[in-house]
Amino acid sequence: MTGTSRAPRVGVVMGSRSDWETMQHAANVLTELGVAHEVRVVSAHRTPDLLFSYAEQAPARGVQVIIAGAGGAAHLPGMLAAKTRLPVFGVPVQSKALNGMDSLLSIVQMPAGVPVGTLAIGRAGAVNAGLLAAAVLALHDPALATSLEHWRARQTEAVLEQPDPSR
Ligand code: RP5
Repeated sequence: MTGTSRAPRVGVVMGSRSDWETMQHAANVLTELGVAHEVRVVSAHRTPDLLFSYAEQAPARGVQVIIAGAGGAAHLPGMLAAKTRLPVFGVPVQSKALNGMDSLLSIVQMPAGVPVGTLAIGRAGAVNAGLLAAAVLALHDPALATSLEHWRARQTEAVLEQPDPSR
């Protein structure tokens, strides 16, 4: 578990250790916001049984939102969504061969009835997946809602404080 000593409320999973460079940005945002989370490699192709058990057991362990990142033939978010009622946010990892377009299309084109909230390719998608997961939890967590509002305010201030892009 990462972020705090409490039971994880968000599961940040990825298809390979090689996805960590991207997915660390989701975990970092959750840490900044004080959201207890766990990070795991769960591969749809290499560890399919682990994928099933992770999805089946996550709600009972207190996980409320899953962020899943994968690249290439990126089945992980969709398969997780098929196996759990928890909201699943998918992050397309930028692949070497096709720059992440393969990942994006694999994740976004879910059939009706099995939703995956699909984010942008790469770091932006990972950061925003972390923010969306926090926003979902903040609906019933006033302290987290305040943390999220402060995070957004700091972002606004950072832009306003540095208006000259050449400096
Ligand atoms: C996918 O295959 C993973 O999500 C990763 O993005 C991609 C490549 O995996 P590795 O060959 O680097 O382990 O399943």
